Amino acid sequence: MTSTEINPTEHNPTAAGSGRNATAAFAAKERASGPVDHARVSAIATDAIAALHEVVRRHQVTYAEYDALKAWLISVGETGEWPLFLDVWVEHVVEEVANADRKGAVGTIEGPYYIPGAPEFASEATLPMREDEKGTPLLFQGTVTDLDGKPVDGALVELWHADDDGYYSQFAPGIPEWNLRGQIRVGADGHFAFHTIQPAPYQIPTDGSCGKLIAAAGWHPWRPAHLHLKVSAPGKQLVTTQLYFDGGEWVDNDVAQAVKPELILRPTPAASGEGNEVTYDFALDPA
Ligand code: MBD
Ligand code: FE
Repeated sequence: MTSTEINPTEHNPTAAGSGRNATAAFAAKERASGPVDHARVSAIATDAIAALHEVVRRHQVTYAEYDALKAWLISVGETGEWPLFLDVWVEHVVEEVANADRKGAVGTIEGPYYIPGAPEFASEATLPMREDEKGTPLLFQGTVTDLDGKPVDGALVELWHADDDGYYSQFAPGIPEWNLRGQIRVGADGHFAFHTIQPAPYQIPTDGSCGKLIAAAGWHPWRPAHLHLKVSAPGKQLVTTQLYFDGGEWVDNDVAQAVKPELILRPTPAASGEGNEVTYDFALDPA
């Protein structure tokens, strides 16, 4: 290891480390597959390539810039950062198209750090966390209903989020496997309650390919602090979403453009006297 390389610890995970894990998580994901629709592949690929041609002409892209692009694209794969790149700069439009007709709970992007199969609890849970987990305690609760407001018995609420340093378990070294990840199977009243801590804003790793692009363009690498959720039930549309904190840093300037006004939490001091609490309900569209 040279002196310029980062020693991966809990406090400075590497882009390549989290990228490798995100690429592996994506490879393991159950993905819809079907027969190839050749007409659609041709139409989309033709337009995507033509869009690139248009950019080259509009900006009179040089050979030096073309070679820089080639080198950068190669490096994105080498550092495993395709999931990060795509989810930060592309996914929000795919989500917008996919959920345009939804009437219930508002969705947003999933991002690269979801892992299925987190520890499951009934109704009320304390998320798995370290004995000395840093951060302001948060009681996050709500009810899952259908579009008529009727509780959905047996709905599943999955919650995952970063810690007080902005790091996700399984994507940064030194954090227990299921830290700050869990799921609640609600009962007949549709109610869930998670005891957790408030996450910190997330910074795109500065030592990888995405960080290189951000630095070269003079952008910022931040996402506002957020909770990730998937809420699902038989016969209902699964909603994948995120919730943000009113007044939090970067809420108005998310690098991933995934904030929506319906997704802002306004926590208040908890009745228990410990930290904050907030209620957020999910209405599920029929499948
Ligand atoms: C994240 O935590 C995230 O939620 C997204 C969408 C992209 C990168 C990191
Ligand atoms: Fe995230």
